[in-house]
Amino acid sequence: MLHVAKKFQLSLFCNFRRFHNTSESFERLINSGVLSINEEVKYALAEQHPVVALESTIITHGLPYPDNVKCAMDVENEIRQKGAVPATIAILNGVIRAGLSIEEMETLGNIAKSNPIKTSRRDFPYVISNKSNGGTTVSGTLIVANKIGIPIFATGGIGGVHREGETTFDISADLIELGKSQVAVVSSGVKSILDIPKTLEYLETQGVFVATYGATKDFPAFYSRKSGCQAPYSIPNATEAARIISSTRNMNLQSGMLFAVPVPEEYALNDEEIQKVIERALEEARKNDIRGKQITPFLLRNIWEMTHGKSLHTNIALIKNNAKVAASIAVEIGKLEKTSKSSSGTGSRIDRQKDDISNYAD
Ligand code: PSU
Ligand code: MN
Repeated sequence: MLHVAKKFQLSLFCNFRRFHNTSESFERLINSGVLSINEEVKYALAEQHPVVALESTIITHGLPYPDNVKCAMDVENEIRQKGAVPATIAILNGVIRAGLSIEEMETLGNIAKSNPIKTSRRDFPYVISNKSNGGTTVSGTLIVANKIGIPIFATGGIGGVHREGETTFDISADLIELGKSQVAVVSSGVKSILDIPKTLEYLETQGVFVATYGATKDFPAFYSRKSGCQAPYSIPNATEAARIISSTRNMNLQSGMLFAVPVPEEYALNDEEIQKVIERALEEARKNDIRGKQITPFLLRNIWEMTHGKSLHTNIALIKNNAKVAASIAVEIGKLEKTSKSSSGTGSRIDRQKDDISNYAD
């Protein structure tokens, strides 16, 4: 009989192996103490319950305190209510964490208190070795979710190609990471602070599957339901989305997917009004010579100030809605996996891997 903790670690290891055909980096991640997964998430992964990953830059740099902490907790509740387990990813004292307590969210959310670093791929080494706190961006969260084997993650909006990106070269690392992580992201597209057509082109180049979630192919613009761009595909419901994710995994494509969910109609902002606000915010950024990783948080802060909180209301509503969609898809992925496991009998790939690992452990 294997010790319970050991069994969890082995099951996690199996879960990981289901997604990747190598074991070394996962073992190293756990054994070096760089990654810590909380009990709830660990149990869910080991038992193959649906799990939804969540980013934390939205908490540290995306929304103001205390709305950010409340929103993070509400989002987790939405996911639980749909029958999935939330795994908010962040870095605390140099340790990457999957699954946070309320106190930990509070620490991250109060930026003045703990000074968290906005963490994308390039920032991890610094944040970890300096034992700092970090909010993981979409790109940072994708890396961690992919390593742990969480197939789906919810957020508000992903980063993209910035306006005038052709001269500034400011293209979010989110797009590159999406191209090489076997994780599906559910977002309301990208904000029109960015260049949406160029962002879609770039996603195509990176090999990212992009679809709207719902009846139309109108690619959303975060605060509003249409951007004027069309997505290559539209997926009508969670069952179909899960089948798409499953196909990517069966083919072992190792690339990501973006499901773009328009903001619910009742929370959508007037397109013209928000465009004007965005133009003003961009002008402010130019005047203040804001660049690099500062630009997205700067624009977000300006937009909610200029709209007197109206944009914040919309922002929070769409994040919650995206979390619900992601949880429904996670539940459907679970059903598909169970079906494929039972139809292939005891000699399934997963069972064989579990046997492999048990042998290896003993
Ligand atoms: N877009 C939003 N809200 C956000 C972000 C983007 O509407 O909070 C955050 C996300 O964490 C995203 C990051 O991954 O900003 C992108 O930053 P950059 O453009 O510096 O890559
Ligand atoms: Mn950038």
